[in-house]
Amino acid sequence: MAVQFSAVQPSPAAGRHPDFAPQLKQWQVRVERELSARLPAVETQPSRLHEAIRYSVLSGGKRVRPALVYATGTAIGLPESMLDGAACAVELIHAYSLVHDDLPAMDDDDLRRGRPTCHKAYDEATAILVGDSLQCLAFELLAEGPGLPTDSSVRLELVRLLAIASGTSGMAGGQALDLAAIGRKLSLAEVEEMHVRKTGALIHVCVMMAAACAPHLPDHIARALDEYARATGLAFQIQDDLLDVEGDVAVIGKATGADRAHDKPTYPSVAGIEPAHERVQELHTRALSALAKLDAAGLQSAPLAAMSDWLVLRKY
Ligand code: GRG
Repeated sequence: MAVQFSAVQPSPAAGRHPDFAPQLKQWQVRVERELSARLPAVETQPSRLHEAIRYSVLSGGKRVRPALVYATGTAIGLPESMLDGAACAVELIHAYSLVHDDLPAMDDDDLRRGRPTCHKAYDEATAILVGDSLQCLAFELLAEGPGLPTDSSVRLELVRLLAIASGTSGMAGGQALDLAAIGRKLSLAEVEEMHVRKTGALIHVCVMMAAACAPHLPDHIARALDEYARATGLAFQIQDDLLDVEGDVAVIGKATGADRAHDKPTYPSVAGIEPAHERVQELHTRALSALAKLDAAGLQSAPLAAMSDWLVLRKY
């Protein structure tokens, strides 16, 4: 089947935020360039591993997480040049999670972003090493890469935040809950807990890493960003569950119906499709309400409002 998929697609939020589509595109292009500069060159050894790393990262994802880093930084007045390192680090963790998630031992997928998954294009051992290497590179970039505040206490905080979001209390733990849930019945609270960890934690940390790059940010603004990020992270995964039921494979670049095929409990399968849409809307409203505190402090909430609109209205 011919899959049409590209890194930069028009944002469905464009109607409410006419300036957002070009802004999003600029962030997507920017992070593509910054990622490419930080990945090992194919010409250096081990060349096949480096090729597989570049294949897996530079493969046309939406770059939601880097865009959230830039959107948060813009909202609180930071230049993009101080956010590039965090934007790249979180995208590398995301890319590693996709490569490992696609392996036969986990979701066993053949297609990712409209192309063969890493283990299909290369082999399983290479895909494992790609994930391992990307994870290490993410933390290396936070420790000593360019495009971040130079203050070592800020860098340590970024490492701490990303490690917690990626580990057993975040993404990896959520993945364990997800794998353990196959074929089982979960309560809605259990599904939400799984989603908050597996996907929400990495979305949340994008916002909190940008906030950590501004160490003098007032506490009440950091709390508002935290609330925005939690609501957005959960809404993003429930929307992803909905796209797996209602989405168009040619638009999303991977097979739909995978959750059902894997007998995985999801928000729509446990609560129903309409309640899942309602929960996404409720979380979206909560995220937007949290942003009122930024406006009251004279900060710019518009980029984060547009991001939230995009993530809940997206069709891919
Ligand atoms: C921690 C070892 C380990 C494994 C992976 C979270 C996870 C654990 C794997 C990701 C699998 C998955 C499909 C999770 C749902 C989160 C999600 C919506 C992923 C896709 O993110 P997008 O839509 O993808 O941002 P693109 O391709 O646009 O980057």
